[in-house]
Amino acid sequence: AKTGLWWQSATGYQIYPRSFCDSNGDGVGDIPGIISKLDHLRDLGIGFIWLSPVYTSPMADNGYDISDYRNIAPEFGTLEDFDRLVSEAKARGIRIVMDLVVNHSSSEHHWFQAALASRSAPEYDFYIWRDAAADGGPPNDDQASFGGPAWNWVPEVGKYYLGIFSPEQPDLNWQNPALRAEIYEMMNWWLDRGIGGFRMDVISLIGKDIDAGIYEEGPYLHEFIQEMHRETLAGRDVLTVGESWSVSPETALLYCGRDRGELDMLFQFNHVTAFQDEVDSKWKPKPFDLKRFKSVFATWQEVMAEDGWNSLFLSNHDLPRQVSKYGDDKTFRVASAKMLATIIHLMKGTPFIYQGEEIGMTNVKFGRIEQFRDVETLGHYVKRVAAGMTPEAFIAGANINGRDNARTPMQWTAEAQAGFTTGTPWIEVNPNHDEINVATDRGDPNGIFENYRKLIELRRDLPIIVYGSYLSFAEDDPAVFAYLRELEGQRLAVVANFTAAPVEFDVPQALATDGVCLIANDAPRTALSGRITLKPYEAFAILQI
Ligand code: TEU
Ligand code: CA
Repeated sequence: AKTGLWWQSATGYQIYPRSFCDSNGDGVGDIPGIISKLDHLRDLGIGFIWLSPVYTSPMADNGYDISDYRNIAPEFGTLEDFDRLVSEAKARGIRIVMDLVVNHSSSEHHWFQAALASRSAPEYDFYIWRDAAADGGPPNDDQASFGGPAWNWVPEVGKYYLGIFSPEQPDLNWQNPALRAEIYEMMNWWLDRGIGGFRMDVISLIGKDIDAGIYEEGPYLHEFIQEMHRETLAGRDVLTVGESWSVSPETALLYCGRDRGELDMLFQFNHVTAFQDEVDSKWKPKPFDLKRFKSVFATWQEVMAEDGWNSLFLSNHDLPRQVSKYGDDKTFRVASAKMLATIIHLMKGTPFIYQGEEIGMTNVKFGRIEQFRDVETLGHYVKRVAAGMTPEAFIAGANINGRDNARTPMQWTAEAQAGFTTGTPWIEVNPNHDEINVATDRGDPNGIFENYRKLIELRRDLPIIVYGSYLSFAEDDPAVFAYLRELEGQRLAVVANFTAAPVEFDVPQALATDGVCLIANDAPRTALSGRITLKPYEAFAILQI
């Protein structure tokens, strides 16, 4: 793989602007709020921010429905605020990676409005229209991600348009070269403002072939990404991260192989979908299985061993809080939060921290559907309850896996509304902010923040963490996650107990190591051999030089 690139030794931090910091008391986080917290991120040591969308939007999906790609939503600030964010971040060694949402626009975008107004407008063909079926119904039964049919009837046009997420998010027609040119021009406009790159929303959907029924990883996908690269990214020192829920180990290098001229890395979810492979399993979650989980990570480490690059994460704005999902958000919250961070951050790839993860924020427990805000949760509630699921059962599932878990406001202090806002937040603050907040955690030398800070620093300092090979151990052990990194005669052994009980671990000969303890969430260990007893959620890493 390529080496020596800034994003290979950097750690990313995702900000969901609506929930990060509200500077003016309207209950909605904003760009001036982000600027006011940049020192927190500088102290953490991150190299870039992935900023979830801040563009003008009616906010049907909190900004993943863009109505003006060249402006900032008024509730988030202005273009001047944005430019100030870029320069204030730069002054702290942090780049701003923007979210690029171009599989679909908002239905309020002027392109879509022009398309509705006239079938002869050039923008009409920027969207995907089909005739009704013989019975007047939609062309097929495809369902939108957020509930309801994917096809939407427009009487004035006399056709259906495609919205595979929601009717407010009409899919763009990438087959149209004029649309593609508009998108590339817009990307260059942002790149010229000095941003650090793009995280590309559902990028694997843009090459779809509707008539063949292919949405994901369609026949035009790589042709379009290569064209995008030529027209916008080539010759610029920026980071590109492609989000995909469908990419597989077999197709991954098509996006980020060194000679492809496409993207730098993928943001893929195989460790999530491994447990959501049945209809409804998001709302009726399947039990965790460490063996399966480990094998997914081992596969992806292997796929990217010589080419391409991984992103490393357990959390984002679409997923539950990782300490609640994979750790223990009660008795062992601090230990398990550190354990998860250690396992993820010492793999090969670029780690991403989701806001609040660095202090071990947890899932929220809502009791009533009125407390939820997420378009996906609300859409599926209607759909599942109509299909016979009880509201209680749905809410129980949403409390475990729903997207609002990650979207409750960032917990800065123990004060009212967690110091997020002086007003009424757009979504309720997690009541546990009196205990879990930045001020408390950072005040503790054994806090979770300090553990993350150290991991980020280690990655910046040690090439073995960035470039070392990855070898997994204990593949059949249901409780222990263990791997070895190796680079030019150096060895780094990483071991963790993924359970709330003590476990005995017979260290395989080839993993045995002694040297310096780089990080530990319990008493430091400098030797690894024979039979050891790991404390609940214990994790450590030993470097042998
Ligand atoms: O998510 C991609 C996506 O496919 C989601 O619908 C995902 O399946 C779901 O969130 C899992 O619960 C991206 C964005 O990250 C998400 O926030 C947007 O809602 C979506 O695209 C549409 O833009
Ligand atoms: Ca605000």
